[in-house]
Amino acid sequence: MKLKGSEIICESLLREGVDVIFGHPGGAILPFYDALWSYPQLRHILVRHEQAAAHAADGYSRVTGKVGVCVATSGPGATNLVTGIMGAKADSVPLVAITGQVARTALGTEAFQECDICSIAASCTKAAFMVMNSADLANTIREAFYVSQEGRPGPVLIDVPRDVQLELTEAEFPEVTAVPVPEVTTEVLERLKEAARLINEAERPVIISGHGILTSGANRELMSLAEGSGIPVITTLLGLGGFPGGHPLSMGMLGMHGMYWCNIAVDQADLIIGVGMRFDDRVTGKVDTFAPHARIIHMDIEATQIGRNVPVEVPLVGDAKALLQKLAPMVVNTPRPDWMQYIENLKRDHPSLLIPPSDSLQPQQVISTLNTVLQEDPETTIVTGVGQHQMWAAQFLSFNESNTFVSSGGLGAMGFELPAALGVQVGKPGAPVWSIAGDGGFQMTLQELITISEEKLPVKIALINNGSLGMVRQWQDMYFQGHQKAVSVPGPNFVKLAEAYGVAAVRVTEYEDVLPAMRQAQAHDGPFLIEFVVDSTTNVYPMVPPGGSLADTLEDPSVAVGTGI
Ligand SMILES: Cc1ncc(C[n+]2csc(CCOP(=O)(O)OP(=O)(O)O)c2C)c(N)n1
Repeated sequence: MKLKGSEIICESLLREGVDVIFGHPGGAILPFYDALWSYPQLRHILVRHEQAAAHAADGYSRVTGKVGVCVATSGPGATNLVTGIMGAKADSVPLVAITGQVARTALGTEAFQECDICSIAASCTKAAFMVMNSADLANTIREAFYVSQEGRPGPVLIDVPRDVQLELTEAEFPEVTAVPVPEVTTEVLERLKEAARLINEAERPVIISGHGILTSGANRELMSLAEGSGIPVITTLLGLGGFPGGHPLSMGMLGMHGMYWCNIAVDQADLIIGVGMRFDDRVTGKVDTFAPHARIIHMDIEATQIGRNVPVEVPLVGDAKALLQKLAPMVVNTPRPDWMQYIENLKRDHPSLLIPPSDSLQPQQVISTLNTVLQEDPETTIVTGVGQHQMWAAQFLSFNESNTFVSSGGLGAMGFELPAALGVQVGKPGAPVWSIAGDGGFQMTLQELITISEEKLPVKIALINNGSLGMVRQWQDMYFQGHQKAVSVPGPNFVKLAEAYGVAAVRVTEYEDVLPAMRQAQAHDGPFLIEFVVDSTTNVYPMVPPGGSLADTLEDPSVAVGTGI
């Protein structure tokens, strides 16, 4: 049967199991939008800025495990997607972005809204294809979905000239096959035995688990390794939820704003088992002095990650779940009372979850109160922006399930909080979704209030309004002699603004009103924004100073008088 290129795109998307697309139309993608009339099974969510389409597809993908799909027109539509695409690359999220392009005859003429998006996307995708013939569309789309999910997941872009979308061709569709999990080879099995030997002999071991646990669905296997060996588990920012925060072996997050006891335990460890994580600079601090006493076992799906930042004794390339399944039965539960006591003492003597005493509402008070709400329903998903509020969320909230903490980690893109929450809510229609937003980041993508309102998505927004670009203000105060420049961001009247978009809203300035407002938001049938007006001077601690080692982790100077929780 002959189909237009645009119809082949829709057919292919359906075959890939796609049922929702986040997008924004424009001239070069109009034939595709016209074809959508014939494919009502493909729900289209019209965002108000293409960056939001990519972030929403990212959030949707993280909580559903499916490939997220976003669509934009050529030129500015395509370039607006780039931040969200790069975010998905940094955080290993499978995404397919489809962009319209000027007609083949106009390519290279600086035509209206022409932009070489494939070249731009080359460095921020796993692959970028321009389809020059409608007969190639079905295979290219198949390849894009495959590549996005294979190995380390990530984004793929498909650029389709307008006339290719209109061209009729005999349609043939390749079979859709699942991406096979790579086998554990005999060579890797031998290395796993070596890893088990090191684990069983270690006196001061820690596991550092990352996002790879979530992407490979290896939570149970990680639990078997931890419980089977008695080794405590530290997570990266994106690894939160991969191991239950409430488990006795859970230590929380390490790194630049990690728990003091995690950073020092890593510094003192004699063995580190890194699983599905990259040893990136926010985790290691100064790399030369990272874990000076430790041997390192590193499991990752991407061979190039291993040995890139830190020297690795046992490299294990493969799927975390498959590797852990083999490793867990080889380890023995070795009591290490001295090491466990050392960690307990660190926790006792250096409590990291502190709220400085103050007359004004503290951001940590707001976020720790949200933990009450979070613990009531394990399906609750928290989506954050980037900055201080993101770090407090990672520190003060306890995540027990995978993908209940959604955050822009590797790219750290402010403005992620609202559109990603939109995508999460589309992916989990019945689950509570809370966006913890910074007043700076929120002002970057707040136009999506109208999308959540129009789509009746009951996202709850906890806007942490400290009147500033808090994290940058903290760095200026600490490392630029307090020269605060361009960090004050007075916003509009956020309550009125939300209401103008059809989103119910309240403002909270006192601690006693925090939980009642959250209850009001929960009870409200629809989106709800709470503006929390908080202290603008609070800093995030612990903190590894820029360029410093984990051993240099700074604690809150107000620790002596702070309120530990
Ligand atoms: C798009 C983008 N621009 C700039 C930055 C640099 N940056 C990191 S945190 C931050 C401040 C964020 O302010 P806000 O959203 O209000 O959150 P807060 O730190 O106050 O909690 C900035 C500007 C960034 N991460 N992303």
